Amino acid sequence: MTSLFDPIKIGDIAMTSRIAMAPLTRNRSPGAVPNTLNVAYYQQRASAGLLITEGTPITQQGQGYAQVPGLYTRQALDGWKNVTDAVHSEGGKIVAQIWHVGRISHTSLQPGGGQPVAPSAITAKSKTYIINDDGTGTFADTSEPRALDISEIPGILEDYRKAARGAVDAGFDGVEIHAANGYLIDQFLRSGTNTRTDAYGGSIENRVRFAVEVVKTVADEIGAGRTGIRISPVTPANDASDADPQPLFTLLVEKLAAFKLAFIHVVEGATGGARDFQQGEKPFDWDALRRSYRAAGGTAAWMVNNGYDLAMASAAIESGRADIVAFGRPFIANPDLVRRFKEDAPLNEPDKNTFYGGGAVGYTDYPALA
Ligand code: 8OZ
Repeated sequence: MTSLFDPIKIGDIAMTSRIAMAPLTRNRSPGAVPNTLNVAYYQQRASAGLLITEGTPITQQGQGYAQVPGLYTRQALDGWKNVTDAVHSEGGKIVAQIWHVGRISHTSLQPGGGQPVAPSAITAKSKTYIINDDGTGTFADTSEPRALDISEIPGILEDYRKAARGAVDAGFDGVEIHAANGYLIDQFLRSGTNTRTDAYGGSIENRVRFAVEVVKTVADEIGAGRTGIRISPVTPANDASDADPQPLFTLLVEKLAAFKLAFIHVVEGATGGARDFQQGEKPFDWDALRRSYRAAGGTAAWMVNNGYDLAMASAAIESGRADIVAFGRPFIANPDLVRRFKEDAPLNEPDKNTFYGGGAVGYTDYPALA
């Protein structure tokens, strides 16, 4: 029987266990450049089977929060190189989560103070995080977006391509395409945010088009074996909604089966919240999603996430329901989570007051076991 602690090869990436660190926004990179504190944070957690970075915007247009590290300047790429070197020196593996926020942004973060872009001009009932003129941070309502003209889409695909190339050149083992949590790709996927009438909106075939084009662009650039994707079929995060998510995400994973991706990362339920959260008329059938992907010939590792503890994760791996489990909050508070799980040792509790922003406190000062 397969155990959570067994190694696994996912595409080109050899993991030492089935335990991944989920992407976690921490807002500790002023100027959007990874710094020495960020290096220490990832290095401390390098015993994970795979580290997935916090969301890293592919362009300034894709940036929606202050102080998250980007992938689009020389300084940021050099900063990330220090992170990947440190993780590799510990024998770890790390992929960059490549991110475009779409409408979840604020004019003050956008190039030239312009409007954020989205599939459709529908303002999110959501907040973003900005820095005031006096240097203090505040949560602000997301700005009204403008709908992308279809002629702009090739340029955004090119931005994904460049970011994926930049990530690999900065030493990452691959990338995770952020298609979850109500950001740009998810805005194209789901009916509540996509009212387009062109080839990118309307039918589910049209709504999955942008996601599949991003995957193809990235896989063509860096290799499918270094490419993963994160989806969250029912999450209400960032005012995301879909009237009937099961057929939509089934079609998406069936299309993804054509690529020999490293992994598909599925957030089950409301991100960071209820696992049984429902959108549409029926509860989402997670096993059916995986079966559809396999039936279509998909070979990627199936990574699951959302509120797992050791017992749930072991059961998921041992039953074959998943190949990898990603843990978020437990990794914030336990840099040596894999060892603690192996030894069934007690876990440190994360402090949510220090999740976003600040310095070393609540970031690099959680103790490992002696
Ligand atoms: C928490 C705060 C800000 C951003 C996501 C990138 O939900 C995020 C995020 C999470 O995917």
